[in-house]
Amino acid sequence: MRLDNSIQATSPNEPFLTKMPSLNPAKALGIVKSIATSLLVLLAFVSGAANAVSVDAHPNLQKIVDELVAEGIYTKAELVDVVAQATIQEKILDAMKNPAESKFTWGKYRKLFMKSDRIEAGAQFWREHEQDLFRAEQEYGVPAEMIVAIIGVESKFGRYKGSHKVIDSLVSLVVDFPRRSAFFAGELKHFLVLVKENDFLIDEVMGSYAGAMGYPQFIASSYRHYAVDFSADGVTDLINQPSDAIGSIANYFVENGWKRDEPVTSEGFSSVPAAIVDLANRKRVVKYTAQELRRLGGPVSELVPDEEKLNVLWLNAEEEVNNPQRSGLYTVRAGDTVCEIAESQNVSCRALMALNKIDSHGKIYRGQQLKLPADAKTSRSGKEADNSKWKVNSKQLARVGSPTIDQYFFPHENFYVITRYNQSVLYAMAVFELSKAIRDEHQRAQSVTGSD
Ligand SMILES: [Ca+2]
Repeated sequence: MRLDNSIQATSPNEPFLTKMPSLNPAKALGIVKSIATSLLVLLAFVSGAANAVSVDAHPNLQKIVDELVAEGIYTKAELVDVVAQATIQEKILDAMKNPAESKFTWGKYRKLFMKSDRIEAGAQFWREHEQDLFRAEQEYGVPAEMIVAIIGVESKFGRYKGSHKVIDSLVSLVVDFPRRSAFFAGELKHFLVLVKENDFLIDEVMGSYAGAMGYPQFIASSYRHYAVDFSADGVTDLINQPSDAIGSIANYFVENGWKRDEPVTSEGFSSVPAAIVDLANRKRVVKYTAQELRRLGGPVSELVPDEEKLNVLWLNAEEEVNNPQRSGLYTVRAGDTVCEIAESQNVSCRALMALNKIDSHGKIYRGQQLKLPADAKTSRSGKEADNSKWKVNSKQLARVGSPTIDQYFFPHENFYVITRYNQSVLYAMAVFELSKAIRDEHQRAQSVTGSD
């Protein structure tokens, strides 16, 4: 949660043995020696000595170790040992560099979640936990379907709660992911306190590659701030108790501003007046009033009071990802700037502006198709492609670069509360759509049972 990691939960396989040396059977003479070497490497690997992390070598680690010692929660020796036992996971670092959302259009992203098996499993989870969900809805005002959808997206109803040792993930990220090292050091500190508070065994707590845990995939700081013992058995356990997960998600939403009985967002519109198109943005706040939007011709439902605050969100419902490498064209999305586009396509900002006759203010508009210089990654449309079957002719350009399928929404504040869970608006919209589909399926299943 909160991080761009929701996709990972569906592919939880960390091949533990990939670091083992492989024996070549052809080298029969050396085999005894090889086995001996392997055993030594295995022993070193198991004991953590193979690539032991030293606290002193990493300022961010040092800082939290000092704090935890000063706060009397651990001794220095304990922490040095814990950190040395952690194994640096290269795969974790790779995964962090490739957040799923950055590669998807809304149309493609939503398809990942809106699958019949997930919807049916959601309705089933709802039946199994009907009482807890009802109680959470009553106490917190968060609809049952929203809680079920979150659990469905985060861990597929508890089936994929993560296959990494959280301690390994967090130490790896502190040590080898400089951009967010300080953030993960904070999470590591929370995690180390969390295991003490809850009598967990450090080595046994599993989670996602970013250290998110249990049914709701809470990171350690969220676990400590928002998790509740909803089953009232004295243990706050998000990993083994769906009831605690249900109450904790509801509490998280409320603490982040969820308003009981308030809407999330309008249905999508495929076209809206140009004045509304201009207001579309990816900011995670409500910016306009319903009255303003209506005045500009926005189709805001009459049920929404004039003073209600809304935003305008544009999403690309196309299932094809904008693929400039193939088309030689880039379709501008809400929030893009010329220089960001240029950087993403490995061309100079100036060249891109000159080619598309963009003025010095860099004014571009959503949906505009920018030509990319021939020396961009798009050389297929250039010389080398002339005699190949990949040659891109003007007809194909028109097809591949065809206008995107627009969808405009008027999100309310509750929509942006979902983005407090994971900051992608695609995530929030996917959760919302899934929640509606699960609610429908739950009602359908109930009416079938009721008529038996
Ligand atoms: Ca409990």
